[in-house]
Amino acid sequence: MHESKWIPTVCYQCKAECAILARVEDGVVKEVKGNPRARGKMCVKGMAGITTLYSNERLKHPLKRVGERGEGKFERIGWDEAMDIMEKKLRELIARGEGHTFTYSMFPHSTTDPKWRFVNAVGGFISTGLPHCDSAKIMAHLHTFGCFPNHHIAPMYFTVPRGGIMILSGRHPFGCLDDACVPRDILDAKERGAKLVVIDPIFRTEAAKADWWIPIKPGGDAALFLGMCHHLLTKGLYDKAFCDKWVREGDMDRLMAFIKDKTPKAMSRICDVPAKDIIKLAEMCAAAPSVCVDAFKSIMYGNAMDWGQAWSIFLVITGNLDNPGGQPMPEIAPMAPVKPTPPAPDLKALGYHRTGPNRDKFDNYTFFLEPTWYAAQAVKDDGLKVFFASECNPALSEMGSGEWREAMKMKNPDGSYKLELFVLTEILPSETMKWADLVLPDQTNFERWELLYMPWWYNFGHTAAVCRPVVEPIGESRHANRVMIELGKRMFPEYFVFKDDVEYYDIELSGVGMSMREVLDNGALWSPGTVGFRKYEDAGRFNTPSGKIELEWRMYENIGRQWPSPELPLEFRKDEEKYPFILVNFRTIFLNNTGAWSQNNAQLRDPVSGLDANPLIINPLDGARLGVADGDIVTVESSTGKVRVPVQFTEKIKPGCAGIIHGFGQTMGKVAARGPWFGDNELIADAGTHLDEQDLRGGEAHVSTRVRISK
Ligand SMILES: Nc1nc2c(c(=O)[nH]1)N[C@H]1C(S)=C(S)[C@@H](COP(=O)(O)OP(=O)(O)OC[C@H]3O[C@@H](n4cnc5c(=O)[nH]c(N)nc54)[C@H](O)[C@@H]3O)O[C@H]1N2
Ligand SMILES: Nc1nc2c(c(=O)[nH]1)N[C@H]1C(S)=C(S)[C@@H](COP(=O)(O)OP(=O)(O)OC[C@H]3O[C@@H](n4cnc5c(=O)[nH]c(N)nc54)[C@H](O)[C@@H]3O)O[C@H]1N2
Ligand code: SF4
Ligand SMILES: [Mo]
Repeated sequence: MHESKWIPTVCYQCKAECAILARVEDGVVKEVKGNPRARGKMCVKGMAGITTLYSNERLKHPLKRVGERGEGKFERIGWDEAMDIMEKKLRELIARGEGHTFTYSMFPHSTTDPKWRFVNAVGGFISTGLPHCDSAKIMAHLHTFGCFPNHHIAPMYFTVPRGGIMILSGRHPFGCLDDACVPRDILDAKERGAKLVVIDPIFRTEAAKADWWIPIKPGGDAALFLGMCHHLLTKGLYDKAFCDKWVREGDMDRLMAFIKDKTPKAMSRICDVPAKDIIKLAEMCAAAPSVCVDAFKSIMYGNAMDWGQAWSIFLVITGNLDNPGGQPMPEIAPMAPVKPTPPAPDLKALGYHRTGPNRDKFDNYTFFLEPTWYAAQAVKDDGLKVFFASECNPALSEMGSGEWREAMKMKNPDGSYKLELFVLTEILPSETMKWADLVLPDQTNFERWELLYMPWWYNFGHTAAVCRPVVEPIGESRHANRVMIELGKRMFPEYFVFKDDVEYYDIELSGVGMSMREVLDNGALWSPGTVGFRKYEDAGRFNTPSGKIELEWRMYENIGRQWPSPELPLEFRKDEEKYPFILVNFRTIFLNNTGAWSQNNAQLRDPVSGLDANPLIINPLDGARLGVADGDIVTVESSTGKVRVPVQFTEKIKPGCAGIIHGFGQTMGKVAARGPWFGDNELIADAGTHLDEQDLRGGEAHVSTRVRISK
């Protein structure tokens, strides 16, 4: 019998995980669209999800490496053999007392991802492919006003009032959506009479829609915002009533002393924005009913914590916390713990930094969780012996990807690999697969169960969503969560007493009085309704140790860094003569990071409707100075690598900068292997190798570098 129906579920062509409807006709997904209950938007990548699902390159069976690591030679094996290999190695590790040298790099879809339970049961350290994006922002907000550390708590653009100001400072929300509703929300706010200010060294889609584009020197955001704070504070334009009431006693006086020499003129020399513009923007903000600031890429440099702190101070002194049009302070839904819970290992007692090895070097570094690049460091230090990964592609996505690949191949004197077992779960062949010992075929979002409740979808609307299988899985694919639950049942039955993933999610949902059944009946979404604004007023306190806003970070007194430095990140301040250009990389709506899911998606990598080239963009003024012509092939060289690439002239980029789309370089798969492009991380040093040089307070110098360009 012919059947066609729309089923509510979740998109996973990028980490925004929008609520969608999938039209399934006779067991085949034919069409997808935004779920009207979640304001009904989907983007071009999401639309291409069906192409990923039915790609003839899908991994369908477990594979075992037969050649050396890096060769990419595999043989097909069965699931039983794959499970046995993992169990045997992990038991051996635990018996040696080295459970803590195991980690699983993943993208956590919820704060209690079942894969983490497995890592804790083994006694391993927790790593992730996600929060190194903006963990400096999370830490900065947490330190200053105790905002719960969700990933990317973007402004709620739909709440911006007439006259409100939206500042994008190193943010491309029209291509890198937190939610497919965001672009529309920003444009609607503009129509209501809000103003859009875009601060970016490159004139991108947002700049084209903006009231004002400010081309900044990369890494200059901390200086720009400190210059604004100087003007607001010294001219009495800040929100004095808010600060008097909520800022910890003494902090305002100390801020006044700190800000004294951060004049717009002095800051202008660092960020290359004219002092009069710094003053103009500050005055616009002071006069506006609300201001919100969104940044992402700009918080991934070596001065990330400085920028995060300057940003937090700016929000506080303008009174823009948890107000309509300001910085939201969402709460995570209180899901029930699944008991018994395996205890996390006492890594401090083992001499470990936070979660991973090499404490001396990394103790001051403010990670939220260990980033994936850390794996390469950990292998070198004998701190990582068994590595599982899914939903990440470190062979390309890591800064210093060459070093990462070297680490995977490092051997002991007896010829065995230092990293004893590397298991990758993927849906399509990826660059990282070449280094794996076992490759496990995952299920896409159209084939699996998952409960999602890390609400980077704002503090309104759906705060939990259920992704569910809408069609039969392809081949022998199994979802990574199910695989870890099964392995957990074999190895640690005491911690895996629930029946399966669905029951696990059911238990979690009981914490908010819901069940999987009820959420599904409710359109696969659950929300307690709006949580309201200025929640600190009801609570009478901020979630900080003092209950007040803590502008001065006294925990860094020992290293003299209680206040933010306005300086550019170190990676931009050194080797300026040898490498005169700052290489800025950025994203596009057509691709998701290095991901095989989009890189190898024929619909997105299309010369007509998608994206099929990645030239190095430079300003024509620089082109003339270098003696190169538009379209020439040039050599781009950094302290870590050298590549050949075509140049494209555009006045949209600030002179002195060169730009490239992040994420290319894949050699696996039909579509991706086609073009004359390179992976930007060939040119960027491994974050671990230059951590010593970074601010003690930490930062995430992982996305840009200085380069030399020659013919
Ligand atoms: N389509 C798509 N969506 C995505 C992703 C993707 O790859 N593709 N990736 C997802 C992930 S993991 C993340 S972290 C986010 C990232 O999202 P974004 O950070 O918004 O994306 P980018 O385009 O990398 O960077 C935004 C802008 O920052 C500018 N910029 C660079 N350096 C500076 C600086 O120092 N100061 C200022 N003010 N501007 C600067 C760049 O020119 C660029 O236009 O997107 C997420 N969404
Ligand atoms: N130079 C430079 N480097 C960067 C950045 C940058 O801007 N510039 N950005 C950094 C940032 S912010 C981030 S978050 C990281 C991201 O880097 P990674 O965490 O490594 O993520 P991706 O590059 O998106 O690769 C994701 C992989 O997961 C696979 N995948 C997709 N869906 C599924 C699924 O359902 N199951 C499984 N098992 N696999 C799936 C995709 O095919 C893809 O190969 O990169 C960082 N590296
Ligand atoms: S932003 Fe686009 S690709 Fe990402 S989850 Fe939403 S619809 Fe899917
Ligand atoms: Mo990210």
